Amino acid sequence: MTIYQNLIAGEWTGADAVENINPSDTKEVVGLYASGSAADTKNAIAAAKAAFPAWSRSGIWERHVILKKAGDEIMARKDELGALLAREEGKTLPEAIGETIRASQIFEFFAGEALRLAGEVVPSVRPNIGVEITREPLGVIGIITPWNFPIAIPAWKIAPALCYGNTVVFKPAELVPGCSWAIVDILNRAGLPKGVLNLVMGKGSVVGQTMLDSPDLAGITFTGSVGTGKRVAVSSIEHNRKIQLEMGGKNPMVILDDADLNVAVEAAANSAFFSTGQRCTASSRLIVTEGIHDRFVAAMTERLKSLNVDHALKTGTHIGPVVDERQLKTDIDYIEIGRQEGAKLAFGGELISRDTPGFYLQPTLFTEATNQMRISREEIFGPVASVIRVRDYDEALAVANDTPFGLSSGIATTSLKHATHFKRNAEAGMVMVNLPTAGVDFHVPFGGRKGSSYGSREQGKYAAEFFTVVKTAYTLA
Ligand code: UN1
Repeated sequence: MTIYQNLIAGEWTGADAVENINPSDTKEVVGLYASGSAADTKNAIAAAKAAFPAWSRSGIWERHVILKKAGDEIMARKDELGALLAREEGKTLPEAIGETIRASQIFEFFAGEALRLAGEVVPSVRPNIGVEITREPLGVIGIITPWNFPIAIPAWKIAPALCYGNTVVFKPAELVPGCSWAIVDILNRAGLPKGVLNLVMGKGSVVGQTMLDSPDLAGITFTGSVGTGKRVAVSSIEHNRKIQLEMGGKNPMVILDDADLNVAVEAAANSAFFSTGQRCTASSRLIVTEGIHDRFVAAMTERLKSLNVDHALKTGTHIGPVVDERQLKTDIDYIEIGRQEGAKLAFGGELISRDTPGFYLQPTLFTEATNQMRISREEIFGPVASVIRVRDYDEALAVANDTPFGLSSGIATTSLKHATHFKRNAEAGMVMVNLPTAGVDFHVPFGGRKGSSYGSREQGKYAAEFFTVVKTAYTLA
């Protein structure tokens, strides 16, 4: 089998490889991918540092052309890359193709942004002096991405990094190197100069740690667990490094008595269970008012019965497998914790076997949960959600906000008054009305509050805040 290698200083390198396993069929090896060493990581950082002066001054047309070419190739190969994504991560083929299209759109968006770089010219408070405010590239950026969006999250960090003139050391999640390798290959062939984008696949404890220890990374943008995010933060203070962290969520979805039941069930089923619940934007707390509670639980249970859990590539699969054995164990442990805490298992909770050996788990719904239970406070990151019964809107809002996290927050209601109040008072970076908490647009800001996020927003034109540094220049006229 060929080894998909790391890209360091424009050269493909690396002989040590690990198997990329398909969670829908653990007999299938998706490919062999290099596992970089600390020395590889240091070389990649040095290459990015050496490439920075020229790339930071490169013309905006050059950046536009490369990003556009990458976006176009990803779109042209959406079916093939979508299948690779579904094989390595386990989300269904339609979801995986959708995510691939999103990655293409992100490159197209930032190809456009490269042409729209601008600053401000303002008068000084002193006469005969002019002031210019411009954005300059930050420097070498470390990019660390999670396994649950193997192509979209790398795209939404790499595209703005390059657009604004930075150079990159990119470490994708060990579980899903395939899509990351593919987009680095695409960008490399699209004409990026050597060293501008370096790929170092490998272990967090080796590659990630070497990145954290480096004084040469001006910024790290990270999406992943709260624990690792905190380590990125602590190490970055030491190096006076800018950081952007996207971490966990425990997103609420409020369902009010006046909700359209179908809208509420569709939004909740999508939020909680699509992509196997493995989204930081997933909703795992369904906060339901008394008047609709029993009807909602009955309709939701019916909806869950209609969802097929199976091989990600099989037509008709709604929910793919859990990503790996470790995550499956976490999910099962939490299901047991929920039972012990006294929540009622209304649906699911069991492992399922299919034609191929994979990590198949039924979508699992608890009812009679309280917001104090661990299953309501800790992020599970699997197809597990609980229904919390509340009296009225006021209690629903209070429970929705009573969480250490604050990424996305949803409400199903036909009341303009409650929708408006919720949009203003939900303590979250993103609020969704009659929509799932997950599934975001590519051209608008993404991010959260409280324990979910740290630093400025990702995506859209707000991404410039992280990937650039502002300069204020004064000139005597
Ligand atoms: C989405 O819900 O469309 O890791 C995107 C995650 C998020 C991305 C969610 N950073 O789940």
